[in-house]
Amino acid sequence: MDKRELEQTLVLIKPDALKQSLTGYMLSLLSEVHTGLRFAGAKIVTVHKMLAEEHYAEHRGKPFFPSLIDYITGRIHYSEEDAWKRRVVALIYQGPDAIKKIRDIAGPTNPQQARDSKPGSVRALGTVIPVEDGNGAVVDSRMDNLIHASANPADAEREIKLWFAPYDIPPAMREFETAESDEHYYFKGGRLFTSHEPGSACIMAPGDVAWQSDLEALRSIMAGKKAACSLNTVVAKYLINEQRELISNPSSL
Ligand code: FUP
Repeated sequence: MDKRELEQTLVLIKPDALKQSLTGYMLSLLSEVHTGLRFAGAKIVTVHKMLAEEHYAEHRGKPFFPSLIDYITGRIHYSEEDAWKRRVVALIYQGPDAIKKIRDIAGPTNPQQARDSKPGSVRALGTVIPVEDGNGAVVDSRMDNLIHASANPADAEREIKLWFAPYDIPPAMREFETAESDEHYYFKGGRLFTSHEPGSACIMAPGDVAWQSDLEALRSIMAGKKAACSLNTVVAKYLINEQRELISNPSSL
C-alpha cells in the first residue's frame, strides 16, 4: 500500500459535542465522501484523569490546565448525577493528508477566532469560558471547542498510541511498529510489576501484540533505566473504561 494511504490522525468528539448532539453532524463532515479518509479505529471512552493529563501533558502547569482536565473528563458538562454520561468518542482517521484535512474541518483552536476566520468550521460552534483564580480574578480562558484533531505527525503518533492499543486497529491499517510481549506486565498504584500483585491490572501477557515503543518503555522501566516515555503514557490506554481503582490516586478516576 502507498505509504501516504497509511497516514493517521486522532479525533476526539469532546463532551460538549456529545451534549449538544453534534456527533452525527461532525461525523458527516468527516466522512469518506467529504474527506476521502477511512476509519481505522473507534471507541467510546469515559476519560480518566491519567489519560486526560497525558493527552494534554504539554499544557501541564498552565492556569487553564485543571479546567481543561475537568472539561475533557466530562465534569464540566455532566453533573455527578449524570456522571455516567461523561464520555468522548475517540476515532482514528486514515488516508492521504489525514492530519491536515481534519485540522481544516476542525478550524482554529479558539472558537472566537474560528468564528472570525473560519466560519463553518466545527470549532466556530464552540465557546470560550473565562478561568478564574481563587479570588475570582480572570487569569486565563478555557476553550470548549468540541473536537480534538492531531496537529502534526509526531503528535498523531503519540496520541494514537496513547488512546489505542494495536488490537483496536485492523492489522492491515496499522501505521506504527508493533512487537510481541515476552513478559507479563501488571500495574497498580503507579507501579509496574512482572508478577501478579493482588488488585493489580494485567496490562500485557506473553504473546500480546503491543506498540514496540511501549514495550521498549516497559522493559526500560523494569530495568530501572530511563524510558522514552512515562509509565502512565503506556498504561493509560489499558485502563480505559476500567472500573477498578487502579490509578495511583483513586479519587482522580
Ligand atoms: P489544538 O492542537 O488546536 O487542540 O490546540 P492546543 O494544543 O494549543 O490546545 C489544546 C487544548 O487546550 C485545546 F483544545 C484548547 C485548550 N486551550 C484552552 O482551553 N485554553 C488555552 O488558553 C489554550 C488551549
